[in-house]
Formats: sequence, C-alpha cells, structure tokens
Amino acid sequence: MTAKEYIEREEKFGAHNYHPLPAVLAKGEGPFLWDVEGKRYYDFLSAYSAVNQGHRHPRIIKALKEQADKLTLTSRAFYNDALGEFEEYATKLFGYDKLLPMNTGAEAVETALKLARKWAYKVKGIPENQAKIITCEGNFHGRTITIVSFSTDPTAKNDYGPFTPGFVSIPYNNLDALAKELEDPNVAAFLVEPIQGEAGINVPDEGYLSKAYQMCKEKNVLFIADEVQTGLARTGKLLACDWENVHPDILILGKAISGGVLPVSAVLADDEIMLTILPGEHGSTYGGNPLAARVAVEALKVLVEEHLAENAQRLGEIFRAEMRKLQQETDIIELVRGKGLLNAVVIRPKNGKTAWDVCLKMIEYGVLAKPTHEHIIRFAPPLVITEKQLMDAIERIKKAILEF
Ligand code: IF1
Repeated sequence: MTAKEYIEREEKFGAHNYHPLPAVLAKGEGPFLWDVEGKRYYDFLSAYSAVNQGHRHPRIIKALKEQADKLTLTSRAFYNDALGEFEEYATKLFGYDKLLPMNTGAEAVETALKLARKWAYKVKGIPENQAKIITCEGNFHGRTITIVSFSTDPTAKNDYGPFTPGFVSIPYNNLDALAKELEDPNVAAFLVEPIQGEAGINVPDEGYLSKAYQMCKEKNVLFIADEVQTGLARTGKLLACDWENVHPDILILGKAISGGVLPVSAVLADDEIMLTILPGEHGSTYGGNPLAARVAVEALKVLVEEHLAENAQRLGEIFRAEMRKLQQETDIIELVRGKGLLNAVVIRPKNGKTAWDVCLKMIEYGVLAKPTHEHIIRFAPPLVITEKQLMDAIERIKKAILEF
C-alpha cells in the first residue's frame, strides 16, 4: 500500500477527531522514525513527550516481552507480583508515601481531582459539595468532560456541556490572581502545569511555582502539579517542579512513565491525602496491571541510569542557542523559548504561510514536528538524542525555515 492509501483508509473508516501531518509511520528506533516508504525522520514530537527514552528502548522492550510471557492482567481484585515493585520504586524516587496507578493522563488528572475533593471534605473540613479547585487559563489536562469543564480552549470544550461545577480559572503565571482566589476558605486545591504545553510551551516566570506553592501552604490548599508532559526528565530535571525545589502535594505523571510502550499513568501523594480514598471508592480495570508495572519500572530506571535529564538540559541549551542564531538570519522567527528539550519556536506567519507549512517543509527534510496554534512549532525530541544527531537535525530545521 502507498502512503496515500493508508491515509485514505484512515480518513474513510476512522473518526475525524485528528488532522495528522501526512507522514505514515511504520518503524521507530531511538530518536528516529521511518515511514512506510522507508524514509527516515528525526522525531521532534516524541509522541507529546511519551517517548523520552527513545522509540523501543531495548531495556523497556525486554521488560515488556519478559512480562508478556508470564502475566499481563489480573485486575485489582487480586494482588500481582509486579505492582508493588513499581509502587516502591516510584514512591522512593519521587519522595511520596503512596502511588495510585491509572492508565491515561486524563485518568490520573481525574484521580488527583477526586483525591483533592475527598481530602477537602475529610481532612480540611470543607462543607459538603462546596470544594473549589483553582485552575489556569490556557491549561491542557486531558479530554474528559470534567477536565474540559475547566478548559479555556473552545476547540476542546465547545458543545460538550453541561459541565462539572467546582472549578475556577485564573490567568497563568499570575500570583495576584491566585492570592485573590485563595481567600475563599472552600478552596481545596490549585492545579497547575509547571510549563503549559498546549498553550505553546508557556514557561512561567522564575519563582512562580515556588511562590504559588508557598501561598497554597499558607491557606492549607493542595498544590497539584500536572507533570504528565513536563515531568520525567523532559525539561532537564526529573520533574519540572525540581527547578524551583517544589514538592507538590499531589504529583500527576503519565506519558513517559512507560517510555511510549503502554498507557500508564500515576498519582503520587502522602498518606494524609492518599488514604482518604477507601477500598471500592476509585479504580480502573487495567490500572496497575503487571505488564504496565514492569514496563514503568524499567522506563523510570532508564531515565535515571542513562542521565536523560542531564542530556535534555545540555542539548536544550544548544538547541535554543542555534535557533536564536537562526533568528538573526530570518525575520520569520519571532521567539524561541523552552526548558531542557521542551522548546517552541514562534513563527511570524508570512504570505499566508503558517507553522503548519513550516512543518510540511520539515517533513521533506526529514524532521517531524507539530504546530500548536497557527504560529508555534513545538520541538521535543527523545532525550536519548546525541549532540551529533541534534546538530544534524538542526541543519535540516534551519534549511526548512530559511526556505520561507
Ligand atoms: C491529544 C497538547 C500535548 C497533557 C497534560 C494531561 C494530559 C496531557 C499536561 C492528558 C495530554 C496531549 C494529548 C494529545 C495532545 C497533547 C498535548 F497538545 F494537547 F497539549 F502533549 F502537548 N496533562 N497531552 O499534556 O493525557 O489522557 O492524553 O494520556 O491528542 O489529546 P492523556
């Protein structure tokens, strides 16, 4: 089959809830992807930071295969011999009493919101059904009806009402707005992305997270960090919150916790919060399955043992410096921003050409990246990329951009 035929089949039989770039991929390894015609690309999306460890990392695939030959799913009706290892490894790595495993990022966010509400009623003493959760404008936390209830993106939200009440929205990176909302004694939690991904790699001012955390503590409000995209070495530290030495009350992880192999997500918190949910009050059929648990442990160990945070930090500096050099050569680049290997280049649309057209041109030169909004291109390669590979990819990106 040709690429065109693959695309037509998906268009015909699949729902139209995505508009993919026209690359039909068939194989991946490390920082590379290959299409059905055998053309090789540098992957600069990393499945939205799910493949931080690179495609098909040998250690993770080995863990997957070994466990697949033994046991894949038991449900939580019984114990299994793998989940405890995942819980122990992750809680010690991130410094929490307990872990609650789920599958997708959205489910982990939902879990965190449920925990915050339970804690509000059982520990903080907020009157029944009065708990409020503060969220940020421009957020992206997933696709469930409750989560889109506090989205400010009409595309994600429109026509999905009626919405879940109990959420308020404040401008991101604005401590005054946070202070005002925190005056309400019924506030249970503040939910925040350390860097806003969908909003265009929106990096807050230095001190924002630590100040916000401190303000929450003063009001006995839980600080919930959604590190689904920013976590797990992507920004040059194990967690983006580590940049400001913030230890969130509730930590949400997903994506790279399985290295792009299976949907695995997790919520971490201490006993005071986690033990408010009692047996039968929350769960998931696949959450904590032994296959996912083995894969997750190996995926986390790879991040730590291969020093991928350090690599992301070092190569991120190089990437931004090279893009800023390029900015001197062309007026099409308005801005370069990011942290570690989570970066965005903001384009000045020219002659009706947008970030989408730049991405199409990059495909020609063997680089896959995805626009967010009309004018922003996200650059987030797997963290196993080497400096030599990065420089090769940058040359290709430069060529594509300079053609505009
Ligand atoms: C899609 C963006 C990225 C997330 C944060 C929770 C979730 C996500 C911070 C939910 C998911 C995705 C999903 C993907 C697009 C994408 C995305 F462009 F929308 F913003 F990564 F940048 N918290 N992010 O970023 O996790 O339930 O999907 O496992 O196609 O919707 P999920």
